[in-house]
Amino acid sequence: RRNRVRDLLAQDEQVVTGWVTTGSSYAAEVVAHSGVDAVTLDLQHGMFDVPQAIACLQAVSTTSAVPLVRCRSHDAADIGHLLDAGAYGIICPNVDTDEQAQALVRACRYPPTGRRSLGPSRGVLYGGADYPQHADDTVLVIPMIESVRAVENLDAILAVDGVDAVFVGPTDLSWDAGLPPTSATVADELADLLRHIVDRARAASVPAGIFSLTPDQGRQFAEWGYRLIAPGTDMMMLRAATERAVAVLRRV
Ligand code: 3PY
Ligand code: MG
Repeated sequence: RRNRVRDLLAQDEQVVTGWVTTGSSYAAEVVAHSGVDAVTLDLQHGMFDVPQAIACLQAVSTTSAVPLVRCRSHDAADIGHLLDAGAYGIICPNVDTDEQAQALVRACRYPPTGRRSLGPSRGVLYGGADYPQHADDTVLVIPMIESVRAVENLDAILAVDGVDAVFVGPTDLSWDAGLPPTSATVADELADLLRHIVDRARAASVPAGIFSLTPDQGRQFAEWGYRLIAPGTDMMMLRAATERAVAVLRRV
């Protein structure tokens, strides 16, 4: 099975990814049915674990949305396990150096490029019987840029063979740079950093993605050149919609 997100990014098209933090397969299924191109299951900050992630991957794979996972650690065995579970892309937090980016590529690619072990349990169910033959050209390797050190090493990270895209975590980046955590409005210093990252990525012909706290913020990032956009999490949307509903009723 082709990876539509890879195809869209190759054509410099926008990709919207849902962001699931609940670990509910039903929530993941609902998000996947909402017109998104992808659904990212967030094992780092989401309140769930691998068994729920596998159920979410099963739910997402009933739709055309591409299942992505944000892993929790750089551990190659954990990353290989998530790929075996059918993730079609790994968004890996806190990649600060080109060595770490190389290690991430090795964790996601079969020999001779990498050290991924062969045993793609659900991978073949989702990707097809020829999954082992095409996985290296299909699965997306996406290091996160979310520290000052990562920005300093950005050109080296972008130059790593096998890095398919980078994904910015503006909250951690802002915090690490000594700025306030991001809010609906982006501080000028953070905006400079975010624009710098996407400019360098575009110069290196590597697609850049970013997490946004609101859809409007996501639009702003898209105007700057970001192409893989998360417009908030499932829980942020559930809470915002509930708060709006409560506010309307309280006015009565
Ligand atoms: C960040 O903003 O730091 C993220 O990792 C987005 O979830
Ligand atoms: Mg982060």
